[in-house]
Amino acid sequence: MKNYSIAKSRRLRSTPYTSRIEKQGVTAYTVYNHMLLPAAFGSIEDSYHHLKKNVQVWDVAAERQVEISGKDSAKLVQLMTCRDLSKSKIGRCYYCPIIDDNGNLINDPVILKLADDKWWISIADSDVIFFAKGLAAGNKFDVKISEPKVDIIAIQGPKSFGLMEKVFGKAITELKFFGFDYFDYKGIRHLIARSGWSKQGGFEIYVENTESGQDLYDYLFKIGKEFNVKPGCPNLMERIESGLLSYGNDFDNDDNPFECGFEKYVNLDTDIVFLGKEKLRKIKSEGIKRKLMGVQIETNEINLTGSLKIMNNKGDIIGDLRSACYSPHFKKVIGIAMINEPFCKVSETGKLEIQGKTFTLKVCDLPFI
Ligand code: THG
Repeated sequence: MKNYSIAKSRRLRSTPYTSRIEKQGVTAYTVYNHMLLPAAFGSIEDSYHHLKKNVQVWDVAAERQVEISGKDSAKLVQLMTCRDLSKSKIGRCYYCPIIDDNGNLINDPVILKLADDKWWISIADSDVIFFAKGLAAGNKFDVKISEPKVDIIAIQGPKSFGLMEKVFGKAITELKFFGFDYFDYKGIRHLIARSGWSKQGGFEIYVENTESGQDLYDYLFKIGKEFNVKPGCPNLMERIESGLLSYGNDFDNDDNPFECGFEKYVNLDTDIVFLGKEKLRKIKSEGIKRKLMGVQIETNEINLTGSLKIMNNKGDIIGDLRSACYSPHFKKVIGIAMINEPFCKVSETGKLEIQGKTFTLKVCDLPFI
């Protein structure tokens, strides 16, 4: 398959770390929130093995923040998500489906409560800021909505704890999963959370002071040699094996949270007010007609650039394959698919046609591991 280069422009935003990752050998980009997001540093499988054993530093500035502050900020944030935030605490992150008036998904961000009247919505790839501004205007809410200059560096992998302790001291290792606090680097304060888009453990540094962040980026490599630190990026193999979902790939605005396995983040039994609540009640009582599930495909290679229909031997369409890659753990291709009733059952079989060749597959639960 021919590969094409990406034409950069002001509209396709670079990050404060772009020149650094280009020196370090980034080999592919994707576009996320109108910004460059590195997608590979050479072999994805080599990066996968390295991430599972060592530590990587990722330029994930494309995980943009939608800042909502002001008197009605808590009301607006709650209006956008079906997760009950009434007992949320300052210094915590919350994984929250954002829902529209049809009960469908708009995004699946991490929401940080910075203060009772200040929130960051750390978004996946869709324009949440305009949705928020529309809701604020329509409801005459007293809020300020902006995209602050925040450029996240993620430190991921089992050795991230050792590396971060060496920079910030022992206190950083005591952060709880999805907790955040402020830590000093050369006299500059940085918000650091224990989070990140891998299941290998790690941290995310929400860099507000660009110069200090760039210096910190370089410093992590300088002192990280003993931890075998390397540049990296969200890893397709690791994230699919771990069942970390990707908005726009695995699900989008035609899907609802029950279909996507987000039921534990849907609170219909409290008196919180959010968009689509009645629709979600109806969907829940009627039951869903399809569900995101895993599939294991009898091949060792795939390059998915869109979705693919999954058929069965009778010729029924049983679902839609949305993401897939070779899995070093299962030694075959695995994928995430929207499977239709009545086929959403473990061990249900199907087939895929790729470039004139037919491959068989088996449906399984998510996460794979
Ligand atoms: N970190 C930050 N912002 C982000 C992402 C991130 N924005 C875009 C994207 N990633 C949003 N999507 C996700 C998906 C999964 C998780 C985080 C963001 C995640 N899930 C954990 C899990 O599934 O085990 C924990 C969820 C929970 O609290 O229960 O971490 O990565 N800043």
